[in-house]
Amino acid sequence: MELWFTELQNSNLSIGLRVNRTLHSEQTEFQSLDVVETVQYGRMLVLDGCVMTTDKDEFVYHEMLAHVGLHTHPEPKNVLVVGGGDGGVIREIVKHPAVERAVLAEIDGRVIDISREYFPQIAQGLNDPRVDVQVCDGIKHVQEHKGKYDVIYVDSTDPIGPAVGLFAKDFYQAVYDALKPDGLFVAQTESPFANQDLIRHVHRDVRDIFPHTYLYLAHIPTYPTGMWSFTMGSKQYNPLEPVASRVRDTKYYTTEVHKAAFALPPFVQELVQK
Ligand code: AG3
Repeated sequence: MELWFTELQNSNLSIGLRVNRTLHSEQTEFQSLDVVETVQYGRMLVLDGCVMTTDKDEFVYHEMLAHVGLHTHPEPKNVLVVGGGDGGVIREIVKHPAVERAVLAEIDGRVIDISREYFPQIAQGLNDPRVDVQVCDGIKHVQEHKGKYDVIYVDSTDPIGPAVGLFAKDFYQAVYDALKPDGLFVAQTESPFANQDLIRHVHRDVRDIFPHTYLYLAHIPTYPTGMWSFTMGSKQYNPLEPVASRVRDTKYYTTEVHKAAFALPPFVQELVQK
């Protein structure tokens, strides 16, 4: 018998992965949470039916979210991750010696527990002594910490369910206020093929608030369409002039890949045109 996991990306498109077995399934206070073992990509974390991460391709997303921002800031000491309860972004952040403190603000504590149990390789950074894991509403945390952070990451689910507020303009304003005068933030902003309106509106909103706004891309095979975008809002530093690489053991990130990620094909460039 063959078992398949299907994520319905819209009513006309889905991605399917053959599954060996289901390791865990529950309904948390916020969302449905499943862990399955896929044949192609190893263990996979699924929230509300959407692929969050897999053992075999997680490095692309986590390295490209964490290292582009941290190599844009010359001295990132205080870092915040909103969401990201699996710990993957934190694992990459703590590779940076300059980082003195990294706060994880995750609303669903079950994501953290399950990641520690089923994805130890991804969750390992959560044990670093510089990391402060907080199960809380990230929006509130941002609102309550003005002028505190050098770099803020938004590692959210899709803009439905618990993550809706993380794609709103007043949240980006709160992120701006939570950053130091030379701070920057990076958010995952979905697929340029599948989520064009979202990318357009996020870019417009961030541009209204931050002096410098950028979009960059990475290839993530298990996310809808495989082409993924990240939006950066920066008060001062220019990501096109990254500092020399401070990390060695990466599988996707290099200084060249960092710079190249900002080269946008015309159909993507068009989404962020004024
Ligand atoms: N956060 C972004 C997941 C978005 C994927 N969307 C989808 N499959 N429809 C991933 C969390 C990893 N730390």
